[in-house]
Amino acid sequence: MTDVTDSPTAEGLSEGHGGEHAVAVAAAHGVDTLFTLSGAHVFPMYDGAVHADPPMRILDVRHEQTAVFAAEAVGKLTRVPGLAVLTAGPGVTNGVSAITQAQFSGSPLVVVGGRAPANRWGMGSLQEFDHPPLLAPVTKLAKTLHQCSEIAAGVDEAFTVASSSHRGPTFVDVPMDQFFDKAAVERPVVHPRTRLEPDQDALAETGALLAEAQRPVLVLGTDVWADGAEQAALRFVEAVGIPTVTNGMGRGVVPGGHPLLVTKARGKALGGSDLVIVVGTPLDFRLGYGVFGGKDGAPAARVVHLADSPGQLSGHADLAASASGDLTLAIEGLHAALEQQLRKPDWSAWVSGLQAEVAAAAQRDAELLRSEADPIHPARIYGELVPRLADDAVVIGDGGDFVSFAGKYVEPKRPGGWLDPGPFGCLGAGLGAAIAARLVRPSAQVVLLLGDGASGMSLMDVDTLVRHDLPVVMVCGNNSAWGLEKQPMQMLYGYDVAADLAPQTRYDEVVKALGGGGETVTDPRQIGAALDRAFASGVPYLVNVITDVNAPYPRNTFGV
Ligand SMILES: Cc1ncc(C[n+]2csc(CCOP(=O)(O)OP(=O)(O)O)c2C)c(N)n1
Ligand SMILES: [Mg+2]
Repeated sequence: MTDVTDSPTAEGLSEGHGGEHAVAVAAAHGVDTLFTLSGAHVFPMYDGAVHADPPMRILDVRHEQTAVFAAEAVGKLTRVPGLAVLTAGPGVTNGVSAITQAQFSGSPLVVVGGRAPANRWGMGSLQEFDHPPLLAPVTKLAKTLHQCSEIAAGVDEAFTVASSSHRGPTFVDVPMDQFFDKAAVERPVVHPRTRLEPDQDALAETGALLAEAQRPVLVLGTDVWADGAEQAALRFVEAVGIPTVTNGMGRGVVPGGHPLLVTKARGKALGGSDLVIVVGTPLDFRLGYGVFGGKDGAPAARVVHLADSPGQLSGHADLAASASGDLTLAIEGLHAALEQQLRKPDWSAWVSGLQAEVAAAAQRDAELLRSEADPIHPARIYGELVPRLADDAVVIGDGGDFVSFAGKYVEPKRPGGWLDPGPFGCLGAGLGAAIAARLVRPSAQVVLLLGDGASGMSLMDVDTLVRHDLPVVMVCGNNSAWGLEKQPMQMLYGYDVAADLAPQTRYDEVVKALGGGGETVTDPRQIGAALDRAFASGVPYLVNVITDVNAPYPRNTFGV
């Protein structure tokens, strides 16, 4: 075996086939695992991984969507782009939903596709399909690397673009003949990312608005974590005493139970506020499209948007101020600007009012979390699960109502441990995300919350967990329905169709058949012991909890 990275030619060039170049560049960007499902078009990537020093781990799955969801989750959890390698044609098209999810969530992800050979292009070879036009609308960059000699620079560009603000997916494909070909090329040097300076005047303006505000609220979203600003954000919250709501991967930046975390009083906080500062998340349906205040006769709130890059700033909301750039610099700049202000605001009455509302909400929740109802109320599952979660647990949601309950009841103690479907809302991400979480957080609890509907979209990849010895605790909230769709349809039409699933399907038996463990629970008092057995099992284990289909998540919007 030759290690091409360490054997440059006299001119400083590295020799190797296309796969060796691509793998070496990916490794230089921090990648240690590629996710894939076999296809001859991408064999050079496998050979490059096998012969690299150290070898790159090849994690082979049962459906390309799982490969991409896993790579996306690596990007979310580690903030280094994940790498998925998809074979030409159907391999790439099977990955499209997961790539789109990465685009919506700003997840750093690189997808390398195979491609029919250039020397037969247009003659109808197997799986001949021009991928970039399909991928362009859902990626930051989608292109073909036409020559073997272009692969190293092209893959480097794909990683650099994917990991630059605003992060997202990139796609390159390589014609098979060029992938297998050899070239001597200069391998690119990987540079640390540049930090974009936010506009100081805008931060000074925001500091002045904050000093004037009577009832401010801070919202921290996914990009606070993605941009590495979680410590700066917590320092700011604690130093200035501003009540905070978190969403997406911002959950945990202000740890669950922190006196300034008011997510449980979100309605009162955002509805009663006179200044909402939103950091690192779009002003989309999850945040009422950026319209706040107005509750109980209060005037509309002023809104400030801080984003990691200019393209992320809201174009539709009426903003009192905005700034884009590195979010640590933005938050620290805002803190400094507030300190420049002569007026020292006193928000104690506002904060204690919200804290009282948080306590009241927790009181209301407590009753459902202890519910003895038969059939089981989904909240009871969280009543049993939450006290069993360690501070460093990774919790993944894949489902409808069952996952909405998780959003309400699971308040992470650390950032970077919560994976939800995000604004694209794509079911089926669960098994891929769980594979990734187990790989990158080898000693942490990994808990995958699955709706029974969502289970059907990726459960076959339990086989991947088993083959690669990746223990994960799966909890299926089995209400025998596409619950999040059944209830709205009932509400709108008075009936529902296409919303029921077979009653009490034994998803635990599916997991057992694939080599894992599991059990079905129908009695609320048995949930806790079943979870204990799952955590102790050391294998992929699914607790299949039969829940009440008539206990939907109470929601007042459908995201429109
Ligand atoms: C790929 C995909 N298909 C369809 C939907 C629409 N959808 C959103 S939630 C949901 C129901 C999910 O059912 P389940 O996983 O059983 O969770 P439950 O709501 O029953 O708790 C559906 C079908 C979607 N978000 N993604
Ligand atoms: Mg369901």
